[in-house]
Amino acid sequence: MKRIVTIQDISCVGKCSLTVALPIISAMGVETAILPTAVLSTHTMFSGFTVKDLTDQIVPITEHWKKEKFAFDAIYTGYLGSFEQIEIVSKLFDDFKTDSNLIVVDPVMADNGKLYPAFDEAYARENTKLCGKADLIVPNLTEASFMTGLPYKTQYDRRYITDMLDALAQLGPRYVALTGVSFEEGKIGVMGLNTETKEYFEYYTDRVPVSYHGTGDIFSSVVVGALTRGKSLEEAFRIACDYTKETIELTFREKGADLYGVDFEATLPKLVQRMA
Ligand code: PXL
Repeated sequence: MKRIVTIQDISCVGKCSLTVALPIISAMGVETAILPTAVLSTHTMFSGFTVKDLTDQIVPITEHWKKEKFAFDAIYTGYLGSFEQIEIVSKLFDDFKTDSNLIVVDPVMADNGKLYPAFDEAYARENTKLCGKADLIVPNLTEASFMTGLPYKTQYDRRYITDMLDALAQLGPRYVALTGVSFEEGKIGVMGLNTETKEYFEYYTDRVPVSYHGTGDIFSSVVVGALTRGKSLEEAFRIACDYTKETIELTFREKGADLYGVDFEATLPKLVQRMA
């Protein structure tokens, strides 16, 4: 069985980061080791959340793993808590990178034109450096604009997106994909660039007119699970777009919009079937 490690926080309530990555990637048939970077009472969109930073645990944990000679078919990072954590994770990449494994960085730090409350521009720059060490990065448009210095736009044409992808490719990853891309009213999806073949790829679904927290983490988790199971880049993104869209649609129908996140548990059986 393939094994990956995912490095992100545990938000105890409010489905995102490890509480979605672990169940989803496991259900896709991939052993999912975790490295929790912090424990929060909720994700940071609730007010008054508590945080216990676990930065001082990362090195002892990975030192033990090195002694045990653990290896991972993919290393997947999401929300990281601090500048210092990014530096430590960057060293972890050096320790656990092999010729055949895949480093996937979702540079979670911003959305809708703004950085998340915990982050500043210095964090964004360090996160950009970390992306340079990845094989695949999956920023949204806001994150990509912080990373490339290109302006954040809500109205744009194909040239804007391909320029953004080209600028992201300059950072170093083999594959770059922009999430939340929409060229047509009522449609949303992903456009990416495979720098090895120099080919762009894209896939769109109907847009469900609501947004939930944690759906980016669900999307990235599915991409990681599908790639680790041997799906092609294009197929992995198609599966992730379809699953995310269906999950948002079902959640909106069943309970309307809220902060808790989407009911991915209800759509998991279909995802498992698609992986069979
Ligand atoms: O979904 C990304 C995410 C993960 N973890 C925490 C967050 C966020 C986004 O705000 O606050 C703690």
